[in-house]
Amino acid sequence: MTHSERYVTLKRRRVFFSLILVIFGLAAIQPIMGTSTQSYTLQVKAASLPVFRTDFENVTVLDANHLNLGIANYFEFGGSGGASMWMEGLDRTTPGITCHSGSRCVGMELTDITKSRRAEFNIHNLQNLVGNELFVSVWLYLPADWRMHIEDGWWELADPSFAGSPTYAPYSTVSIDQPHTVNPYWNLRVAGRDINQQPVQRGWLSDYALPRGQWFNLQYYVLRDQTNGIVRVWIGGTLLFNINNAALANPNITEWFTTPAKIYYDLTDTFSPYRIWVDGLEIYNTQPQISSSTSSSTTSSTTTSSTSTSSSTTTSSTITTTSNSTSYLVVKRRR
Ligand SMILES: [Ca+2]
Repeated sequence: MTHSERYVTLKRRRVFFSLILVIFGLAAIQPIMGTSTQSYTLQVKAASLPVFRTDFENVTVLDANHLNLGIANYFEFGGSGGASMWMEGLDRTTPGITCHSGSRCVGMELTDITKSRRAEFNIHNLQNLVGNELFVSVWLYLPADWRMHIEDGWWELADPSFAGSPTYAPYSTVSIDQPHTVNPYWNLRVAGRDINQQPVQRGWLSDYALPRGQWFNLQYYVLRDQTNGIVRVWIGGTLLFNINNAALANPNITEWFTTPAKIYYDLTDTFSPYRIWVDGLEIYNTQPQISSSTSSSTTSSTTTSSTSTSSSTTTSSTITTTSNSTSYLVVKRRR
């Protein structure tokens, strides 16, 4: 066989084996194509893609109460004047503030509590966006000198779930209180009101060193149900609250909303301005995989009772969550 004949034979063999590979490849793909709808749905669920995501880089202010996010949003100030929101890096450049991503983030402030009661960033119509399951990941920034200015002052940082029309109950909140304004330790709570407007404390965590002067990642999961609702809260990837059997849905109110960032505090605290910045917002219709944290932190057991709470110290923790199973928290407790 000449050199050119060997070359032609080799070429024919390559074409033949290539054809075999294509045929087997198509045969392997066929079953997936045959159940394409189901496979696609499962893949999306497993990958836990957000239904909405923004780093605010192309976001502008539409009016005093709205951003052009592309989803229903409303900034509530609970009054007129004395509170506002803006696009940091576009409308305002605050000394010392660097957005978590890119050059833009949302700034919120309350400058006169006698005019506005609060400043809150609400995402509305969740029944259309996510159904009854919600996971939010957001980056928040509180100034390094942020603190309460009255003893036992309280502050509402975010609201995982809120009924969307009167009576606006039930709802759940992530709130902070500071027993002593000179000490940089806070109590962190998941609280709110039940369907009858009665205050409910669902979880409590003492002596929590709230991150200040740095961006921190707040994440929360809500399963909205009349009796078997769930609220989970993570900060910096550490699961702090895992509350089950919570009454979180009003059978007479379909609409609901969430508040990823909020300024709302004790009326007797007249200090101003209070400010918070927001970046990197992601919204999911299921709970995605959460990267775990092994840092020491204080945590609490959680309860749906308004009177029974307990706390303990976490020496290490490992969080394993999947989108299709109940999450669990492995925690060593030292009482
Ligand atoms: Ca940004």
